[in-house]
Amino acid sequence: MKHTPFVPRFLRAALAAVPLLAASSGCATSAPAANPSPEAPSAAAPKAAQAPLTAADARQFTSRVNDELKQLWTRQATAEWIKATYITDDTERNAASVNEEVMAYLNRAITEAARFKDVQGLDADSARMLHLLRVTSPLPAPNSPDKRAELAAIAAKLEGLYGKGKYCGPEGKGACKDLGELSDIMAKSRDYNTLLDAWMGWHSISPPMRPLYERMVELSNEGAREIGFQDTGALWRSGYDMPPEAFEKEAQRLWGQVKPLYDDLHCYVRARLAKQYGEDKVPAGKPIPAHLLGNMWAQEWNNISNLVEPYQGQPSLDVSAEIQSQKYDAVRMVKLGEGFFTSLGLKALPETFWQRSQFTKPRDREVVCHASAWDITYDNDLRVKMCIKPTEEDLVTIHHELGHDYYYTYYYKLPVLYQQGANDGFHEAIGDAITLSITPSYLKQVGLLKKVPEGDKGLINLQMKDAMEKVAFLPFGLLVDQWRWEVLSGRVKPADYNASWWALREKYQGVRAPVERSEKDFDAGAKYHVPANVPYTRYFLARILQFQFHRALCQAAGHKGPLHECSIYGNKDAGKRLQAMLELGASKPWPDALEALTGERQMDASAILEYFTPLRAWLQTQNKGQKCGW
Ligand code: X8Z
Ligand code: ZN
Repeated sequence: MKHTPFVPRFLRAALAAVPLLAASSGCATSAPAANPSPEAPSAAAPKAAQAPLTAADARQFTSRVNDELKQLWTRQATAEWIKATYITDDTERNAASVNEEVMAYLNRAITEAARFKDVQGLDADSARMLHLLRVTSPLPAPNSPDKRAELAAIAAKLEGLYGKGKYCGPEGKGACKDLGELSDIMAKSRDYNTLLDAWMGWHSISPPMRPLYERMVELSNEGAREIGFQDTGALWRSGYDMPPEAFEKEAQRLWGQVKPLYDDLHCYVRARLAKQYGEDKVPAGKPIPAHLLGNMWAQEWNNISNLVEPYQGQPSLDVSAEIQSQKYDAVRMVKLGEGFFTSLGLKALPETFWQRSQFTKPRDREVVCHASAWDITYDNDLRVKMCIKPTEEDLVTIHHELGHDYYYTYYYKLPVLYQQGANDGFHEAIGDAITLSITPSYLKQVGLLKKVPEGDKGLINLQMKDAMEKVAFLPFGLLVDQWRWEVLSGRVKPADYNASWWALREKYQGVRAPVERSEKDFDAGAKYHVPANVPYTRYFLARILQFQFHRALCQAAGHKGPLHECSIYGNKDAGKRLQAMLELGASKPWPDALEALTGERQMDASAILEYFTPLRAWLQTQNKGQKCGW
């Protein structure tokens, strides 16, 4: 899979699947033939002793690394897949051992790659691949075999702790609930104390992660330094075709563009929550208690859309109710998603996708339910791994994951170092851009909505529901890595892990912990991507990029009129434009890929602002006289 934890490449790509180390695919090629020994990755072997390296050597080196990585990453993705779909000590150890091999290979290959630094006349592909190789793993390992083994074991353990996490009631005596069940409570309950219990319950799974996490930070920083980065966070920030400091500024620039919209939404939602739970619990001018927003991390608020619905008496927007009453099963939901992509002229998913994916939660074993998309062999072995429930939220996630798989399927013929998104935000934005075309008319067409909302009131209700998902997410998308960047740089020490987490949640999201927390807690660890070591800024970028992609696709489709009314469903011109970008993978700097789709070379939040223009004006009227901010 590609988007997951420590990530290998796949991870980087889409979190779709794997995180730890590296990549996603493998190959249908022969087999162990070129299986590189960790001690002797073939790298740039050929030249006799002191002969100066040439551009031709670099080409040969990168070509060999691509071949070898494809094999190694395939073995790694295979082990990760087995582990994630069957968590046991054995599968954890097995995955850790392959990860260790990949780490060892990368250590050697990156060291070898450094020898090409001063070679004159490198062609653009060689130079790009040498760079991509260096930043490919979000979990760089130290060269010492013992430390490498320790890091691989810790990484596997952390993800396992998250995957197996359960809460068994205040005294540990109740029926045990997993994240799926606790998330249902967060989504549906409107009782302050029931919500608090579910919130505290899930946050009780992460304190045991803390010592492991601390050690992971130390070890991976050592690995990052050995390959020339200040720390692992600097390595993460180096994957955006600009210096890491410039990327930090870029993220803040984009946040500056959207913050005023978020602030307007926050103010309105807080006022409505105060009506629901009382001003004593949700005071004006203060951060909102984090357990009241319908989601374990308060990252998306759409589960409480009904609490904040602007106008009563409008046609229902409740797609979950239709999915359930029509008894959709998981496969039918995924087919619906595939149908959107094929309507654009994109190809159908391979038969193996349907045979090999995990669509629902198995009853008889522990699995990682966090959704992901994979190309196990880097050769079109596409899959999703989900625990699908019949809800609109999961229908949206299906489109998200299929976006990853469609990226994979259009770039799998490239060398593996190019088998990733133009940047990781692109990978996360594809499926989401498609969901922006899931308009009420589309839903009516496929029978999931009885009536299309009309007029200003219908529009504002609809935009509010969208904003509760898309706009609400923005600060969370940014802050997770603001925290990790600080932790990884050593500016935040273990003694302040929890306090600094909440300082950022308050600063960016305007939410606060519902009960007093201490350094015994490790609340960041209750969010998948932290124990799984998946970088998170990608999701922030994706929330912005998806609107930019949507606007361009709508233009390609010849849409006239407001952006929020556009659906590209069935439009082959839009499909062609999308495909042109997908096929590039990471072969070109992301501004080139962005240009191929949008004609623009800068990430830009003006499309999301344009999309929500009607709601913004409405919110500002509603908020008049309110004490906004926190
Ligand atoms: O992790 C994911 C996807 C897999 S790449 C399900 N997302 C982030 C999250 O769940 O926190 C998608 C939205 C943000
Ligand atoms: Zn994703």
